[in-house]
Amino acid sequence: MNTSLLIIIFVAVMLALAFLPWAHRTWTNRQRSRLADSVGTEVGEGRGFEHSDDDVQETRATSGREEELPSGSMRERLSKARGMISARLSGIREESVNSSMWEELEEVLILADVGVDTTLDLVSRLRDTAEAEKLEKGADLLEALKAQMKSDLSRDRKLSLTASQGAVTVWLFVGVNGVGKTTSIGKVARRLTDDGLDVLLAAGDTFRAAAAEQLEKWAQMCGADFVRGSEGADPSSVIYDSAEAALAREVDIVLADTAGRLHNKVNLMEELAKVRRVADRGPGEVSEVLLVIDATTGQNGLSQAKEFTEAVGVTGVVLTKLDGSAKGGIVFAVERELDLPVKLVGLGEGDLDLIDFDPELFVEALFGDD
Ligand SMILES: Nc1nc2c(ncn2[C@@H]2O[C@H](COP(=O)(O)OP(=O)(O)OP(=O)(O)O)[C@@H](O)[C@H]2O)c(=O)[nH]1
Ligand SMILES: [Mg+2]
Repeated sequence: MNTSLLIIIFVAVMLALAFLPWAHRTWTNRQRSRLADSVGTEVGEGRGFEHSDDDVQETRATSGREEELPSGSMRERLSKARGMISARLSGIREESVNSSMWEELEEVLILADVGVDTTLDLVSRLRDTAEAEKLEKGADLLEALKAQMKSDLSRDRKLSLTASQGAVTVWLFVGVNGVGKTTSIGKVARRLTDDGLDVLLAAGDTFRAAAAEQLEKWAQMCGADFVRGSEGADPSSVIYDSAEAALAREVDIVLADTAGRLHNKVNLMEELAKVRRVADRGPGEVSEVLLVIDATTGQNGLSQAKEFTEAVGVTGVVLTKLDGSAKGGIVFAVERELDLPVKLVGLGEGDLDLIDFDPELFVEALFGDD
């Protein structure tokens, strides 16, 4: 073989090597877009934040670090709730502190769905602060309220990925019908696979055939494994089998879907308790039970949380549809009255519309003055 032929082959191989990653990325993005269309989402659009491939690792919920979300975007998504609240707060902000302000504040907080008990407690402590610090301006009072809210919301919100040796981590998603369980699983799967983890989605909603298909589309879109049972199969055994498959395939985490159920249906809550017990046995170890609550349902979310916590030991809340809610104050009620951390927030239907709950951004987005 002559030298020039060798050089041509060498250059061709180098070009092919340089081209391969680009071709792979383009193909993957096309696949995602195609699958996203079929699950009715916009890939990469309408998300609350932007990041490049390089900073993905810095922005993930699973790392336990705060989301690097530009506050502007969060504000936009919460514009419905923000509009309602800021219109009512503007009067207070302009005035000097006076005795009628306390009632006005209580009214705004209750309208924002903060809940009666939590509102009364917040305002009573604010009165003490105003007195102790001799606050005179309405604007300072609102600053003190925001500081108090942020400190009330300071707690550990890490999502646990730990499992003992020889077991696989299982996160169970539970909640009433239509709150966004399956969609949230898809979004979480998207984040975890983007972070390089191997994920398996378990179709524990065996009640409706369409539920498994919906989840399967998310699995395809994220490049996650998928396990389903037959329609009407015992959800416990589907999730157990999924954990077994995950362990055999050396998958990092199982995200298990469950059928939506009303929190006051005793037999369905017992079924869920069994799902959790079985999922925690043998190959699986449940490190998170995430209760999905629809932010537009208001205070009813609190009763749901109480019942689900009693039945399955909820470890955190995923608050969905905050983008479409005129309220949002349910976060305070859930955390204070039920002592449950809100871990993730859904701000849209797209696969990237899920962020870590960040109290600082949240309080500013709802009660900030610009
Ligand atoms: N705007 C908005 N819509 C959302 C959000 N999360 C989910 N949805 C929509 O809510 C609807 C129901 O979502 P699902 O994920 O099917 O809810 P589910 O809890 O699995 O429902 P069941 O399995 O029937 O109990 C879908 O149209 C989702 O696109 C969110 O954060 N914001
Ligand atoms: Mg579902």
